[in-house]
Amino acid sequence: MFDGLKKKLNSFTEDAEEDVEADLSDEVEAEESGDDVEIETNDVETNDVDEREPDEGVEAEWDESESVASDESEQFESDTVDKSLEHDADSEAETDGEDTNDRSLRERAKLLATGKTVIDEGDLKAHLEELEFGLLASDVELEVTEEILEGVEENLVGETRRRLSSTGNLVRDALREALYDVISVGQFDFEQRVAEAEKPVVIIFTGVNGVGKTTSIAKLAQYFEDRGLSSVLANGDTFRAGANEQLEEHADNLDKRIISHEQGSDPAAVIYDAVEYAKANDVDVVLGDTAGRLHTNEGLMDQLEKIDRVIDPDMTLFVDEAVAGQDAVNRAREFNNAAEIDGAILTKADADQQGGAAISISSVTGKPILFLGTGQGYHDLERFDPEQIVDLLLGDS
Ligand SMILES: Nc1nc2c(ncn2[C@@H]2O[C@H](COP(=O)(O)OP(=O)(O)OP(=O)(O)O)[C@@H](O)[C@H]2O)c(=O)[nH]1
Ligand SMILES: [Mg+2]
Repeated sequence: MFDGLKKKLNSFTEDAEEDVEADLSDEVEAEESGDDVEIETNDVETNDVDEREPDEGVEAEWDESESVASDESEQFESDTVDKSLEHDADSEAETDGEDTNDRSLRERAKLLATGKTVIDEGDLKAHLEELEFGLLASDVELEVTEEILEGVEENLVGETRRRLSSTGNLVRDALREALYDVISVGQFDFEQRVAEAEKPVVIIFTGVNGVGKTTSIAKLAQYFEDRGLSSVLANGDTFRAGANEQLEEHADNLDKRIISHEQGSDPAAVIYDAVEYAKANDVDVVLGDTAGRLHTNEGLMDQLEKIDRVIDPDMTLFVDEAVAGQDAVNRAREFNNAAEIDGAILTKADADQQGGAAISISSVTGKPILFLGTGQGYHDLERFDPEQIVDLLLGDS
């Protein structure tokens, strides 16, 4: 699952972390070479560096560095920025003033979140470009990609609002937090919501043709059964020939009751009957299937609107397949605009290398991905847990 994306993310963290380590070892070397400079890493002032005009910054910092070079025995308090600048001063002095470095001194000083280490801004930019390319190639939505990049940069150079435990790797932590921010949008406790809702809880499933709506309903019937909740299946797909038989087969396999009407009848009436059945028989959950449709199918979208009006379901879940990538993201946006959804189920994650839909859908719709379909069996349904997903993507689990 998501192996292609995983590779790209790990290549980014490894490459970028190498540069951090390179900078760190520069520091160690400098210390070992007998510099009398005392390093104070605690009171780092990134802004001083970033907010200066380039010329002003270069001059001011150059002066400071020169003063270090001119009196080597002098002890003074310096932060990492000064240390990195000192290296510049040294290297430029060695090449007899030749401008071997086309980046400004200001650019070279980039502090990471701990305030203990430095990454060259040019290197960081190159790494972020690599990350951007990797995300876009994995079908992550453009705006979501930008949000992730901004998040990584902010987490690296600024105060990080940490919500996840540290992995001890600065770049990886910055990326984990940024990914978590976009994929955890809108999350709520599904089980708790179901537990607290008045019974029967009515859940309607929508989405385009063939993405796995009916299969997901069967999986959720199993999911609820495993948690001690009973369910009834309602076949609101009165459009497609054979839909009744397909849902009936699942109902038989799972030993569930199915409510269906003949093809062409009103889906709202089928679901209404299922709700009545559930009330009369103390069934906890009604799972209502619907026909596959595009958000542009007016007649079918009207049916959804009627279900909303007549039944007022507790939740409408949008189902799409992870393998559809960018298309799934666009459809989620369109469905959410046309008939508000409460969350999404992303099926066929087992066959998805890219992960773009899994990363993007919540951020684009503001609604959470609640489940991942991970195969064709009834138990192949996993709660979408943002923290587990970032750990999976970054190889921590
Ligand atoms: N590998 C894999 N296959 C899945 C998953 N979910 C569904 N499928 C398969 O996808 C195919 C279509 O599933 P359906 O449940 O019939 O899809 P649907 O959205 O109800 O289709 P329509 O009713 O025609 O719109 C079936 O062959 C399922 O077995 C999943 O998570 N992983
Ligand atoms: Mg179906």
